[in-house]
Amino acid sequence: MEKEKAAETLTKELEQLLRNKMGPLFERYGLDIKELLTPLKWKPVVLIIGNYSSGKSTLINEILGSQIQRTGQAPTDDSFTVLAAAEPGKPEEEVPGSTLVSDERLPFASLRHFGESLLSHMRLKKVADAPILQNCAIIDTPGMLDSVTEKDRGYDYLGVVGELAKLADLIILMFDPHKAGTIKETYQAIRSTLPGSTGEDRVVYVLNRIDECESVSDLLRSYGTLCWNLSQMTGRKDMPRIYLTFAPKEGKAAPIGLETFMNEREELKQTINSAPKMRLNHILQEVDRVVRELGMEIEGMVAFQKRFIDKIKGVFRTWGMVGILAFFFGDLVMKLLTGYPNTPLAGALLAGNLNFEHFLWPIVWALLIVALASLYVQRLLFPKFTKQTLKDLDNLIPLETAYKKNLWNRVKHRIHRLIEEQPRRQILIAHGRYLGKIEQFLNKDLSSFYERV
Ligand SMILES: Nc1nc2c(ncn2[C@@H]2O[C@H](COP(=O)(O)OP(=O)(O)OP(=O)(O)O)[C@@H](O)[C@H]2O)c(=O)[nH]1
Ligand SMILES: [Mg+2]
Repeated sequence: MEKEKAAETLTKELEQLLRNKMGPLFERYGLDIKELLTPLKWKPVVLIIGNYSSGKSTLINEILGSQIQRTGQAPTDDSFTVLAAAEPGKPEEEVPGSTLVSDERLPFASLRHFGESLLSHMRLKKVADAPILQNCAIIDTPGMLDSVTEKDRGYDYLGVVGELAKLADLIILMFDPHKAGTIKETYQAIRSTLPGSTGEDRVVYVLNRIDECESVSDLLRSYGTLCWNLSQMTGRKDMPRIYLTFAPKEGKAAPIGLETFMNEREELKQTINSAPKMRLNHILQEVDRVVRELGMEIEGMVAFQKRFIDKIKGVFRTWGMVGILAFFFGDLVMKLLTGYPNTPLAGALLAGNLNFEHFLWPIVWALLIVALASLYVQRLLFPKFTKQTLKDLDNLIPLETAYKKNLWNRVKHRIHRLIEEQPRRQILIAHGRYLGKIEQFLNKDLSSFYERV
């Protein structure tokens, strides 16, 4: 209890800090800080994904202690179901997807843009008498089909899974021995949303329904296939732990040969129970990710600005020269061509009888050159510069590390949008100062939070 209080205080402080220090920056760059803040205010989330019929809903029912979710052999569930505790004294109820995404208190607003088709396949079930839901919410998902059938869903399944994975404090990835090799897409969807290597620890791998293996060697074969597939997908040299589990049949002992695996199911359930503990870490990772992404975006804008200033320096040099020449000799040329004015500036200088009148035409000439130069910059140079920058955006800043490349890939569409939509404005913003603020936030403020966790 004490620990939960401390976590709550820490979350509140973090929220305040984000609002004060990052709020104005987010606004400046057209981001919504609410997207970051709302999940802070909601419960820890456990996301369960995997192949169809791998036993996701069965596991959930087991944890909740009652038959809340429908189970069955064929693809059974085609909906995303958020399971949360019913408010004390209130009846159980179901909330449709459309209400779910427009409730400001819930962290699902970002799912709205996946369209009607998703919303009709989404709901919140408020469940009474399930102790685990006091501390967290569980999300049951439609089973992953093969990638061909995946296209018929009417919404971007992988996109939705990715979005939910960002939100989740714990992600259970479930396979079964029949389909241990078909989850590549699902994995990629989550992987791309996890921050660097740190997000890995939020994913738990489960090989379920092992009671259906005919023999130990059959089980080993499935396990081997899964390991191989995982290593292909994660690119990791070390194998993460894979829980080997099956749903116990009520009142029946474990099938012969599987007695040793009885504990794994219990351990898995304990891991799920501990999701709230992983929350603080996840929140910090998430804040870290979003702020670093913004930092990269600003770095891009700093580079854009600097490149333009370098270009402008060149313009100053050439057009400045022309301006000076025009100032001193513009009226002389005029006199040669038209006979007017009587004494040009150069003549007056040589004769030593300079007065105010002699400056009139030189100033006009100089101003004309300034006007021409600015017309050139605005009409020709700047549009061309912007176009070229957008075309060659990947070379805007040096991307020395794989980490930086990855970060860049996630934000470059935002940089593209800023440059495309308001290029002039971006030149005038003090991006460098904002970048300094981001660095200070990451190195000082956020680090101190990590130390406290
Ligand atoms: N033998 C065995 N059967 C299981 C196990 N877990 C689940 N089942 C059965 O497998 C079928 C599918 O289980 P579900 O829990 O509906 O699977 P799901 O992953 O929710 O499936 P979808 O919602 O369709 O994606 C059901 O008939 C379950 O009774 C298990 O560990 N062993
Ligand atoms: Mg199900």
